[in-house]
Amino acid sequence: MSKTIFLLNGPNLNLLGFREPEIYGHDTLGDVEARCMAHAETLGVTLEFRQSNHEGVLVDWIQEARGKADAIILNAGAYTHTSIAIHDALKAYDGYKMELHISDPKQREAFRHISYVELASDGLIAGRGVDGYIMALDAVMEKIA
Ligand code: CA2
Repeated sequence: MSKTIFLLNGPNLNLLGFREPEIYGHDTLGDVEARCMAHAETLGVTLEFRQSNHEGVLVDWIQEARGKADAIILNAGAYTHTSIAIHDALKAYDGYKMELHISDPKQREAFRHISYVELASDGLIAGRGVDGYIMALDAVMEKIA
C-alpha cells in the first residue's frame, strides 16, 4: 500500500517569492509544490500539498489526516507561534508529525521563539530555505516506510 503524506502550509505562504526574498527566497509556493510533487513521485508516496490563510481550515485538514495520511508535514506560518487549536488538533493525530519552516524562527524576533506546533510534533526542519521541504519529505519517508 502506498503511503500518503499531507504537507500543509499556513498563512501568507501563498506570498512566497513575491516579498521578502532575503528571508524566504525567490521560489513561489507553486514552484515549491511542483518540486515536492515531483520528489514525492520518485519516493512513490501520495502527496496532498495544500495552503490556507485560515486557522480553522488548517485544523480541519489536520483532522482529515486522521485515518487518511501516514504523516503530516506542517509549516503553520505565524500560527506556529499562536495557535493552541492547531496544537490540539496535532495532539489528536496519531501519525508522524514534522514541523517545517523555511527560516529559523528561533534566530528571529522573540515573538517567534515559542512554537505550539513543536510541542505536538515528532521532528523539526527549519532554516534550510525551501530545500527544507524536500528534506522533510525524505525524513518523514524514513519514519513511515
Ligand atoms: O520560516 C517559515 O517558514 C515561517 O513559518 C514563515 C512564516 C513566519 O510567520 C514564521 O515565523 C516562520 C511567514 C509565512 C510567509 O510570509 C511571507 C510574508 C511575506 C512574503 C513572503 C512570505
